[in-house]
Amino acid sequence: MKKTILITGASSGFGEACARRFAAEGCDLVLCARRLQRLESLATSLSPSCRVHLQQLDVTDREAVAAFVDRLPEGFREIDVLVNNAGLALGMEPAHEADLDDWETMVDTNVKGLMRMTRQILPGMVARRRGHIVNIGSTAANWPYPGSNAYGGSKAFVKQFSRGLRADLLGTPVRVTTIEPGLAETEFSLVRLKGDEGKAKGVYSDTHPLSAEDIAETVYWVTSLPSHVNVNVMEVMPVCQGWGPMAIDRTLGDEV
Ligand code: NDP
Ligand code: 8X3
Repeated sequence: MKKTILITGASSGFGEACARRFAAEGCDLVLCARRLQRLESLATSLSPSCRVHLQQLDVTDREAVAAFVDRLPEGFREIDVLVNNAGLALGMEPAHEADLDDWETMVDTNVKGLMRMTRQILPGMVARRRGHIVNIGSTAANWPYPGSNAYGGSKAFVKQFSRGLRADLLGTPVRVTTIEPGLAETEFSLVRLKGDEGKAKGVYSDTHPLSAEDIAETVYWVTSLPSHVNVNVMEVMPVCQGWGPMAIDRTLGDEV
């Protein structure tokens, strides 16, 4: 059966690569992001046999998310796979210096945007007794690092929310998966570092990071497994990335 795939944040990075991966399987696509032009040029490069519906959408806008789902055109209403990918990190400052607006934007996008999309799409999946929600989390949910503060917290929400969905959906055939990528070269660092191209490139210099296509392959793979198999969480890192020792401060001395 031809599946209909809804991907948020399809204008770059993982979302765009997921669109290409599912298009290669002949799926119908619903693609959204704030940058409509990017979606339009992506759509022109996809196979003509693939039906695509594009929609400019800011997932931080609750009413817009509801209206978008309510007004999906005939033929695109029965979503089989929702890839909740839209998200971002902003800033690397320590918590006591971070910009509260950045924190709120991350929560509005990574947490509330994902909740809103899920709440709109899930009832149809339950009613049709088929569907799969794939949420893009992060290694930052599991392994804190300096500056991960609100971003890591938002991605920890993604994992626990996804597990909660699984608990609620027991007794239905609807599947839920969290994919947790590590270092992956997309526009992620450019956004996080607020357009500083040099610094963003530096994040990946002398590494062999994950590509957007690597993650798209994992997203496709979890959705293509037999329908009785649910991958709950999948953490994916490049081979060049690992863990360090626990940090120990040696400057505080008698102060503590
Ligand atoms: P990109 O910056 O390349 O892509 C982010 C996508 O999210 C863009 O398409 C952007 O579209 C969209 N987006 C951001 N804010 C909104 C919004 N308010 N409404 C709708 N769409 C939005 O980065 P990635 O592809 O790397 O990021 C995708 C996801 O993967 C994010 O959730 C990120 O946190 C996560 N991730 C990334 C990792 C990495 O190292 N790259 C590792 C682990 C997780 P537009 O600006 O057009 O709206
Ligand atoms: C992106 C991975 O390590 O930059 O979620 O937080 S990391």
